Amino acid sequence: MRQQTISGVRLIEVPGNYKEKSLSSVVAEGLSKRQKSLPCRFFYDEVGSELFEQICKLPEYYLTRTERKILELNACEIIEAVGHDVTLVEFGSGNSAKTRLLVDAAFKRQNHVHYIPIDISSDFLLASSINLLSEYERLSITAIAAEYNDALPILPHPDDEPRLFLFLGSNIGNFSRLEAVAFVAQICRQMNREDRLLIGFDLVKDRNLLEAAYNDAAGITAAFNKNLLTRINHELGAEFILDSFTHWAPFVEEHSRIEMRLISRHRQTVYIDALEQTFHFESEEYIHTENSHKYTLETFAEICHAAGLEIQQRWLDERAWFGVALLKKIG
Ligand code: AVJ
Repeated sequence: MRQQTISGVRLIEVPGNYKEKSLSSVVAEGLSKRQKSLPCRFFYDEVGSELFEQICKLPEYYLTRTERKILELNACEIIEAVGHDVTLVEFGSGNSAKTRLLVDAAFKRQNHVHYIPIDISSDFLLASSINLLSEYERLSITAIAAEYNDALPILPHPDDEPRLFLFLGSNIGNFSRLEAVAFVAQICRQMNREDRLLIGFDLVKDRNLLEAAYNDAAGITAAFNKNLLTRINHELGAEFILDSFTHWAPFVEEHSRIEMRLISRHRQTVYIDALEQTFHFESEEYIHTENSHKYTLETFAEICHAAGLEIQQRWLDERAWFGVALLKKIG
């Protein structure tokens, strides 16, 4: 663990120890399974992160703007519901626009705000923290560059200030039910009675609306999905031909989730130099690259309860497309 102060930002790095596997090992493993799959966290290299920002602005991708609207309307009520002099802890610091709404709301009630963003990418974390610091005079930032799991036990724990943990953007949707319960339970174990957790979650709705959001007309989501193949080509010396795969993201009702897929357009083999291995694809065979779970109010509440939390208050947009829940420890 390394601590330093850069341009006013206290940066704590929890290095190495990344339990996360490298691209080459997940590709070797994922493409050898009967149902081929790759983990979605590899979407976010520089190009992928830029494409995701474009996705957030697409007319079909309602998630980001709907959640932002909910926060715009209710940030003050949310901060109020937590109590006085709140410290903000955010999982994933890529939500700076939404973070600002909560920081602004906090400053309406308190003199000073401590903000603690957690992200694996220390460069990105530092850049966005310095940016934020320059905008707010009475803000202090402790940025933690670490896996969420590694960050939780070392979080500052002011004994007079409740902490508001933020897990926004429907990022929880990437988890299976079991993973979601485990993650929320892990946060729950670090929470005391006054602390709160704010989660943004996407709701089940007409499948045409869901599928449009993940199969946009401009093809940005397709490019985002195929960027995984580009990464594998560049980083592992592979020979994926992008035009030989089709992006398709159906809503799979049985699991109540969107599944991002890369479908092989014909029989083909692809050689990956770094693995010295060839992978075979049947026509129509697909690589499953991401899950994005959609909840009902009941299925979401059930996950929270299983993790030891209850919903104190909940906000929806007027179409009930997206939810933001404020959670506290049960009992
Ligand atoms: C960042 C995980 C919330 O699941 O909607 C967007 C990622 N994938 N379009 C989502 C994503 C395809 C997004 N999350």
